Order: sequence, then structure tokens, then C-alpha cells
Amino acid sequence: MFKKVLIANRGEIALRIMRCCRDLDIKTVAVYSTVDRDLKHVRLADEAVCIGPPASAESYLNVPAIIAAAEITDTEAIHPGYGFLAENADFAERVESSGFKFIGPKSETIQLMGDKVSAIAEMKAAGVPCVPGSDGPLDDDAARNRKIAKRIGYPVIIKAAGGGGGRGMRVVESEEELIESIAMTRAEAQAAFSNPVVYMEKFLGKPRHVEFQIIADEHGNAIHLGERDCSMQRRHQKVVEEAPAPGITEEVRNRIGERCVAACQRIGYRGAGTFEFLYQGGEFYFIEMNTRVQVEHPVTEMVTGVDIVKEQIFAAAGNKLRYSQDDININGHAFECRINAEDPENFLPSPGTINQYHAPGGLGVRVDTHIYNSYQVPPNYDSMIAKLIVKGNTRETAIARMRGALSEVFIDGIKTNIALHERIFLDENFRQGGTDIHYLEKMLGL
Ligand code: MV4
Repeated sequence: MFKKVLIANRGEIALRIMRCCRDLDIKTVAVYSTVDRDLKHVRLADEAVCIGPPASAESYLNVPAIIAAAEITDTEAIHPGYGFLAENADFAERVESSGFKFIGPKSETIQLMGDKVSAIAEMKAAGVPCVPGSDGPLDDDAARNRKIAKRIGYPVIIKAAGGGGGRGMRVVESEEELIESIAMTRAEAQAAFSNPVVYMEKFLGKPRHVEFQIIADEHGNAIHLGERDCSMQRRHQKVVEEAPAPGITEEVRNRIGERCVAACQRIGYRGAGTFEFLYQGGEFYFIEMNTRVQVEHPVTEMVTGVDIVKEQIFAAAGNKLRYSQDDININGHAFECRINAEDPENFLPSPGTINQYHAPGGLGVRVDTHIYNSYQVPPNYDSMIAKLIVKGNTRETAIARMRGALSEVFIDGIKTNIALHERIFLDENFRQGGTDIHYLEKMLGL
């Protein structure tokens, strides 16, 4: 096992990773921007190195500064967390060529899954169900593109191969708009991702977002940890996640999970990863793979008992997977509420000083947060300040527990979206389960 790990991130995930290292008796190095010197994990880490000014581009995205911090502290491995450099193949490459282990998959795997066209091709070859589509990049042959769209059936969606997470896509309702839409998406893709490659899929109108968690070692072993439903989102920002996804039977879970495992083996995946699917009309359609630990990983931890960050670190250290698929059982139901420092009226970030914070607690309640009394939420980063995670034996029990936990939270000094969560957990359709990706925006009247 590693003796020392550098955590190339901030906030709750840096603390989550630090706690895991402590469990494993691994020394930790925190890196921080000047505005983050009072972060909780910086105080608790064995060593801490300032890597630059508040702007992410000059600190948490500053590759030379992070590598230098690893060198001066004699670090063995670097954990990227999520966001920032977590899915940057060049960073993973630089980490490994500098003699450190990257806690994540190989750089080539990040590259392969980062290109959505190559990711889909690999998935299809592994028998993962994908959205009917162009099966590859679109060229500028108008007649050929019209033929592809006609075969798929309108509406179709044009997506950038370099996009993902909701960036670089355009829905096309009819043949009249097709050619111009392809040209516009291509131009935007070139500008945003320096990659003009676009592809086409059938547009699914009312899907749910259901994603499978997997873990794999570098010896060809992989397992799945079931799925999460992340359909409660606004403008591609997830708000509430849950595991398992309502209405998914064990048989379907195992059928799709097995395909994800086969895909991991095909691409030589290492560590924790997520297969994102759209789920509509009882069918799964793969859209993207995430090669990092995700914000919502705790709901899966709550229903499986598996420490996903720990397995990620074990895998990066070259260990064999410590679980077989038979060891994994889904028990109970878990929810996560993302608590953001934001204005409930307009959803704009609401940074400032937290005068007072009271944490909820009790059986089945977990709070992943870096905040504390007098903590100042800086304006420079993502507005998520805490994750409230609850588990119950049933979905109903978990809903009741979340309502209780939300009522206990007290955050004074800044605006938060707690009231939004209270509304969601009172909503009749949400309580029923299985609402689609557009439901929250409709509920909010947007
Ligand atoms: C789609 C889709 C409908 N049909 N693909 C948006 C984020 C990116 N990961 C993929 N996205 C979508 N792809 C087809 N063929 C609808 C979305 C989509 C979406 C997906 C997941 C979660 C929220 C979403 C919100 C709007 C659109």
C-alpha cells in the first residue's frame, strides 16, 4: 500500500479522501489555494502545500504546481477527486511520467472514454446497450447525414465527441434543420473542445438518468455495485440522487451490470468508474462513462457497504479486487441531497461566512462536508458545501429520514437550497419514484 498520497482537490471530497487514507494508515498531503488555507482537510492533513492564488486555473488546475508539491513532499500517489483534473488524460500522463501513481484509470483509458465516439464504439463491442445512432463520427456529406437521421427517426440529437455532461449538443426535430444543426454543433465543438467531431443519436424525450457504479483491478477483475438514479437535476446539475433506482429489478440490474463489467474487462479499466445510461420505456441506453469517483458515490456505499474510495486506492496500488460479484448485495435505500450555497430565488452562488452550522445526525444519517462555524465559502469554486446522505430499510423510510435530517440542518450566514430539498421530499410524484430528467425543472415552473 502507498505510504503517502497527495490529494489534488478541495472541499468535501478532499476530506473524504483524507479520511480514507487515515483508515488505511496512509500519510496525506493537502494542496490548497491561498483562499483555502483554512479548509478542514488542510488542517487535518499530515502536510499541506500552497499551490497558487484562488483562481482554479492557477491552483487546482495548475499541473506543474501540483507535480512540484508531490515532489517536495515525497508523495507516492495522487488522488484527483472529482472535477478539476480528475478526467484530464494529460494530467494522468504527467503524474505517471513524473514517477507517481495516478489514483484512477490509465491515461489512455481516460482518453478513450473522454472521446464519446470511441467510448460508444467500445461499449457496443462489449455488448452494452447504446442509443441508436450514427455509430461513429458524422462527415459533411449532407445526403449521408440525412440518410442516417431518416434511419434513426426524428427527433435526433447531435453531440460533440469532446463534449459530455450536457455540453455541446443540439436536438433536431426535422430534416429541414439537420444540416445546419450539424454545422453549428461542429463549429461550437471546435471552439469549446478544439475537436470538431460530432455524432448523431436518437433523441429520447423523457428518459431517466440511471448510472452503474463499477470497480476494477488491473488484473482483469471487475464487479458492479448496482445503479443510482440521478434524474433530479436542473441545468445538468444533479440535485438529489438515490440508490437503488426505483423499479429496477435484480434481474435487470445484473443483466446491465454484467455488460458494464464486460466493458471494463474489454478496455482494461482500473479503479472506480460509472456507466451513464438513459432509461426509457424499460430499456437502458449507454451515453457516457465517467472515469472518476463521483459526487454521488455515497448512496452506493450506503446500500452496498463498500468503501468506493478505498477500493479505488487499493486498485491503483496494484492490489487484486477484494470482492467478487457474489459478495455484493443491495440493502435498503439511500438518498443524497446536494446542499449548495446558492440563492433559492435565482440559483446564483451565495458565498459568504457561515456564522453557525448545526449538523443533523442519528441512525442512517451521513454528512459529507468541509464546513464549520465561521467557515467562509469562497466565490471561486463550485457552490456545493455539503452532501446530506441518508439510508433506510425501504425507500419510504429513507424519505422520512431525509425529511427529518433536513429539518435538523441549520446554516446561518449564507443562503442555501435546503428549502428546495424540503419541497422535493414532500413532492407526491417524487415520493412515488421514477420521475424523469425534466421533472424538477417542470416542478420549479422553468
Ligand atoms: C441525451 C438526451 C436524450 N437523448 N441523449 C445531457 C448530458 C449528457 N450526459 C447527455 N445528455 C442527454 N443526452 C439522447 N440520445 C438527453 C440528455 C439530457 C440529460 C441527460 C441526463 C441528465 C440530464 C439531462 C438533461 C437534459 C438532457
